[in-house]
Amino acid sequence: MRLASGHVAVQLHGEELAKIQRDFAGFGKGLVRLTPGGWVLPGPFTKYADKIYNTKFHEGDVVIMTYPKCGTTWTQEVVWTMRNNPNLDHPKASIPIKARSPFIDSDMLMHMGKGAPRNELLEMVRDILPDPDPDKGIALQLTANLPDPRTIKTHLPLSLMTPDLLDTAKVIYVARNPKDVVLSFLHHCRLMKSVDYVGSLEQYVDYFVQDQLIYGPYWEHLREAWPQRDHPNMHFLFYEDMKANPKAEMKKLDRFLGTNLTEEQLEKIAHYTSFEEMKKRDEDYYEKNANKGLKQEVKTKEGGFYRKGEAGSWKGRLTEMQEAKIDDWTKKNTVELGIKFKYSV
Ligand code: PPS
Repeated sequence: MRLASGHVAVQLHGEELAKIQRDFAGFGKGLVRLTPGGWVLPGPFTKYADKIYNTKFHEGDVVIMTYPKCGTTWTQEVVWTMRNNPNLDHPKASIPIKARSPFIDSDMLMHMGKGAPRNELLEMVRDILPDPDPDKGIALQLTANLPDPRTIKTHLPLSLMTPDLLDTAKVIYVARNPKDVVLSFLHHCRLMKSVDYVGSLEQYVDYFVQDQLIYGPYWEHLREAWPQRDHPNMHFLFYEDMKANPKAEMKKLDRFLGTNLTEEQLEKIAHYTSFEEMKKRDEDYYEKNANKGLKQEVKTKEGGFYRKGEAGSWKGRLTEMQEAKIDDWTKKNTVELGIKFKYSV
């Protein structure tokens, strides 16, 4: 199937699909691989791909683009707060970020399992979408109906988004070192009932370095964004730098976004968006509103969505062999790319 972006999507099949579906029970509707790029995405992507690609962005939009687990949610909260809630008094600030900052490509994730789609998001945004058409994608309709200024999340790479994205909107690309990413992503896939990963860490590292995880290949994602880092509408951000000095990174964001915040406002926002504060607000919200999407046994043992929030928490968790696999793969992929990560702060 040819997509508006020019990519050709082919369904995974045979032993490759059977193996992935044994390990990821949530991918009930299969997966596709796109050429060029080798992008692996849940089967329902093809239903939404052209709608996402043809989305008309507004001049004031900010798109936060990341490979999964690179600090998307943190950056969404920082950017949304800087733009909408600089004095920390916005009446809607306590509703989850996914209702304030739409995840434009998430409809395929809600529809990738065999069962009925999850409707948690819809319950949160009834005021904006009182009568949505379920066939058109809840996240897509939320994005279209959200008042400006919009802060939009995507895990898709640049080539699957509207080609004039950077001419119209601002893009913040967040990158994180692959060793923390693989452990954070593994946890995510075990925690989310919708993904239901039942394989081992060993296998997960193999999926990662063999470019078989959804939204990958990891390095291809970076290869599309990194050369655009000096584009006036692109801001490239490293998770590790935010961790080392959040206020300094927020000052750069302040210049990029033109928000003109004071030192005091930035100080307060840095505290408000710290791991501990975001985790606390998430727990408060889900204490009142049961989070049916998480596997409780994984949450109890390994933590929830807010797991560690560190740069370097991979240390002591990967075996020498797993580290070597990631190091070799990194070496091979960074020779020409020239990007350098910090692996701890
Ligand atoms: S997702 O599901 O792909 O959108 O996940 P994403 O938000 O990109 O990444 C989740 C990881 O970011 C950590 N996190 C934070 N770290 C530091 N400070 C703050 N405020 C923060 N908020 C979220 C989150 O804990 C996940 O990382 P791990 O390593 O798993 O803890």
